[in-house]
Amino acid sequence: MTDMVTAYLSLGSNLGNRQENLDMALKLLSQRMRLGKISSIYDTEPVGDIKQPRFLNLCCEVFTRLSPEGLLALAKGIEGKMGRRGRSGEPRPIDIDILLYGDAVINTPDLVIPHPRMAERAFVLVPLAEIAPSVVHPVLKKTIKELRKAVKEVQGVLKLDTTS
Ligand code: PH2
Ligand code: MG
Ligand code: MG
Repeated sequence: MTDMVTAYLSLGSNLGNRQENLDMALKLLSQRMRLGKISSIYDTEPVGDIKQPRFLNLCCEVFTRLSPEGLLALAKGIEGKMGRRGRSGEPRPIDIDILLYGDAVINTPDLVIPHPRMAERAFVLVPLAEIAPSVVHPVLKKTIKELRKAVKEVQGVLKLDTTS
Protein backbone atom coordinates (compact mmCIF):
# COMPACT_ATOMS: atom_id res chain seq x y z
CA MET A 1 0.00 0.00 0.00
CA THR A 2 1.56 3.25 -1.07
CA ASP A 3 1.18 6.24 1.18
CA MET A 4 -0.91 9.23 0.40
CA VAL A 5 1.09 12.09 -1.10
CA THR A 6 0.20 15.77 -0.87
CA ALA A 7 0.60 17.43 -4.24
CA TYR A 8 -0.06 20.96 -5.48
CA LEU A 9 -1.57 21.74 -8.86
CA SER A 10 -1.90 24.91 -10.89
CA LEU A 11 -5.06 25.27 -12.96
CA GLY A 12 -5.42 27.86 -15.71
CA SER A 13 -8.07 28.72 -18.28
CA ASN A 14 -8.12 31.37 -21.00
CA LEU A 15 -10.75 30.08 -23.42
CA GLY A 16 -14.54 29.83 -23.07
CA ASN A 17 -16.24 30.33 -19.70
CA ARG A 18 -13.06 30.38 -17.64
CA GLN A 19 -14.66 30.11 -14.22
CA GLU A 20 -16.89 27.20 -15.25
CA ASN A 21 -13.84 25.50 -16.72
CA LEU A 22 -11.94 25.76 -13.43
CA ASP A 23 -15.01 24.44 -11.54
CA MET A 24 -15.36 21.51 -13.94
CA ALA A 25 -11.67 20.61 -13.67
CA LEU A 26 -11.89 20.63 -9.86
CA LYS A 27 -14.99 18.44 -10.05
CA LEU A 28 -13.26 15.94 -12.34
CA LEU A 29 -10.18 15.90 -10.10
CA SER A 30 -12.34 15.36 -7.01
CA GLN A 31 -13.78 12.20 -8.58
CA ARG A 32 -10.30 10.67 -8.51
CA MET A 33 -8.68 12.06 -5.37
CA ARG A 34 -9.37 14.04 -2.24
CA LEU A 35 -9.06 17.77 -2.67
CA GLY A 36 -7.51 19.84 0.11
CA LYS A 37 -7.21 23.61 0.18
CA ILE A 38 -8.23 25.55 -2.89
CA SER A 39 -6.96 29.10 -3.43
CA SER A 40 -8.93 32.11 -4.54
CA ILE A 41 -9.29 32.59 -8.27
CA TYR A 42 -7.04 35.21 -9.88
CA ASP A 43 -7.49 37.04 -13.17
CA THR A 44 -3.98 37.13 -14.59
CA GLU A 45 -2.02 38.74 -17.35
CA PRO A 46 -0.72 36.13 -19.83
CA VAL A 47 2.93 35.34 -19.31
CA GLY A 48 4.98 34.42 -22.39
CA ASP A 49 2.85 35.03 -25.49
CA ILE A 50 1.21 38.29 -24.48
CA LYS A 51 -1.19 38.25 -27.44
CA GLN A 52 -3.17 35.58 -25.59
CA PRO A 53 -6.39 36.33 -23.72
CA ARG A 54 -6.13 36.78 -19.93
CA PHE A 55 -6.22 33.70 -17.73
CA LEU A 56 -8.08 32.72 -14.64
CA ASN A 57 -5.69 30.80 -12.38
CA LEU A 58 -5.92 28.98 -9.09
CA CYS A 59 -3.87 26.47 -7.13
CA CYS A 60 -5.14 23.48 -5.23
CA GLU A 61 -3.86 20.89 -2.82
CA VAL A 62 -4.66 17.23 -3.50
CA PHE A 63 -4.07 14.02 -1.58
CA THR A 64 -3.39 11.09 -3.85
CA ARG A 65 -2.00 7.59 -4.11
CA LEU A 66 -1.35 8.05 -7.81
CA SER A 67 2.28 8.05 -8.89
CA PRO A 68 3.59 11.29 -10.42
CA GLU A 69 3.15 9.69 -13.86
CA GLY A 70 -0.35 8.58 -12.93
CA LEU A 71 -1.23 12.07 -11.77
CA LEU A 72 0.16 13.55 -15.00
CA ALA A 73 -1.87 11.07 -17.08
CA LEU A 74 -5.01 12.01 -15.14
CA ALA A 75 -4.35 15.73 -15.66
CA LYS A 76 -3.82 15.21 -19.39
CA GLY A 77 -6.98 13.10 -19.52
CA ILE A 78 -9.04 15.89 -17.96
CA GLU A 79 -7.49 18.46 -20.31
CA GLY A 80 -8.46 16.25 -23.26
CA LYS A 81 -11.96 15.59 -21.94
CA MET A 82 -12.47 19.33 -21.56
CA GLY A 83 -11.61 19.91 -25.19
CA ARG A 84 -8.01 20.94 -25.04
CA ARG A 85 -6.59 20.55 -28.51
CA GLY A 86 -3.99 23.27 -28.78
CA ARG A 87 -0.36 22.89 -28.02
CA SER A 88 1.17 24.80 -25.15
CA GLY A 89 1.25 28.47 -26.03
CA GLU A 90 -2.27 28.49 -27.47
CA PRO A 91 -5.44 29.51 -25.62
CA ARG A 92 -7.01 26.53 -23.85
CA PRO A 93 -10.11 25.77 -21.79
CA ILE A 94 -7.95 24.18 -19.13
CA ASP A 95 -4.29 23.62 -18.32
CA ILE A 96 -3.43 21.49 -15.29
CA ASP A 97 0.19 21.56 -14.16
CA ILE A 98 1.77 19.59 -11.35
CA LEU A 99 3.75 22.06 -9.23
CA LEU A 100 4.88 19.88 -6.34
CA TYR A 101 4.47 16.21 -5.52
CA GLY A 102 5.42 15.75 -1.90
CA ASP A 103 9.10 16.63 -1.81
CA ALA A 104 9.88 14.62 -4.93
CA VAL A 105 12.42 15.88 -7.46
CA ILE A 106 11.77 14.35 -10.89
CA ASN A 107 13.53 15.03 -14.16
CA THR A 108 12.33 12.88 -17.03
CA PRO A 109 11.57 13.90 -20.64
CA ASP A 110 7.83 13.84 -19.88
CA LEU A 111 7.73 15.21 -16.39
CA VAL A 112 9.72 17.74 -14.41
CA ILE A 113 8.78 18.27 -10.75
CA PRO A 114 8.90 20.81 -9.14
CA HIS A 115 7.44 22.62 -12.12
CA PRO A 116 10.48 24.27 -13.75
CA ARG A 117 8.97 27.76 -14.04
CA MET A 118 6.92 27.94 -10.85
CA ALA A 119 9.43 30.03 -8.90
CA GLU A 120 9.30 32.90 -11.37
CA ARG A 121 5.55 32.95 -11.99
CA ALA A 122 3.38 35.31 -9.99
CA PHE A 123 0.23 33.60 -11.33
CA VAL A 124 1.43 30.43 -9.57
CA LEU A 125 3.06 31.83 -6.44
CA VAL A 126 0.33 34.27 -5.42
CA PRO A 127 -2.42 31.62 -5.24
CA LEU A 128 -0.02 28.96 -3.95
CA ALA A 129 1.18 31.22 -1.12
CA GLU A 130 -2.45 31.52 -0.02
CA ILE A 131 -2.81 27.77 0.59
CA ALA A 132 0.76 26.56 1.19
CA PRO A 133 2.93 29.40 2.54
CA SER A 134 5.22 27.22 4.65
CA VAL A 135 5.71 24.40 2.16
CA VAL A 136 9.38 24.20 1.15
CA HIS A 137 10.43 24.00 -2.49
CA PRO A 138 12.55 20.82 -2.48
CA VAL A 139 15.21 22.16 -4.89
CA LEU A 140 15.43 25.86 -3.97
CA LYS A 141 14.98 25.07 -0.24
CA LYS A 142 12.83 28.16 0.23
CA THR A 143 9.27 28.41 1.40
CA ILE A 144 6.51 29.34 -1.01
CA LYS A 145 6.02 32.50 1.03
CA GLU A 146 9.67 33.47 0.48
CA LEU A 147 9.44 32.74 -3.24
CA ARG A 148 6.22 34.74 -3.44
CA LYS A 149 7.91 37.75 -1.82
CA ALA A 150 10.76 37.64 -4.33
CA VAL A 151 8.61 37.44 -7.45
CA LYS A 152 7.91 40.46 -9.63
CA GLU A 153 4.86 41.34 -11.68
CA VAL A 154 2.36 40.51 -8.95
CA GLN A 155 0.40 43.53 -10.19
CA GLY A 156 -0.72 41.43 -13.18
CA VAL A 157 -2.41 38.96 -10.80
CA LEU A 158 -5.77 40.27 -9.59
CA LYS A 159 -7.94 38.49 -7.07
CA LEU A 160 -11.31 37.76 -8.58
CA ASP A 161 -14.39 38.78 -6.60
CA THR A 162 -16.46 35.59 -6.53
CA THR A 163 -18.91 36.70 -3.82
CA SER A 164 -21.53 38.08 -6.23
N1 PH2 B 1 0.20 29.39 -18.59
C1 PH2 B 1 1.14 29.31 -19.53
C2 PH2 B 1 1.77 30.48 -20.13
N2 PH2 B 1 1.32 31.71 -19.59
N3 PH2 B 1 0.04 33.01 -18.13
C3 PH2 B 1 -0.87 33.08 -17.14
N4 PH2 B 1 -1.21 34.27 -16.67
N5 PH2 B 1 -1.47 31.97 -16.62
C4 PH2 B 1 -1.16 30.71 -17.07
O1 PH2 B 1 -1.73 29.70 -16.57
C5 PH2 B 1 -0.20 30.60 -18.11
C6 PH2 B 1 0.40 31.78 -18.62
C7 PH2 B 1 1.62 28.00 -20.00
O2 PH2 B 1 0.97 26.95 -19.48
MG1 MG C 1 1.02 25.57 -17.85
MG1 MG D 1 0.46 22.29 -18.84
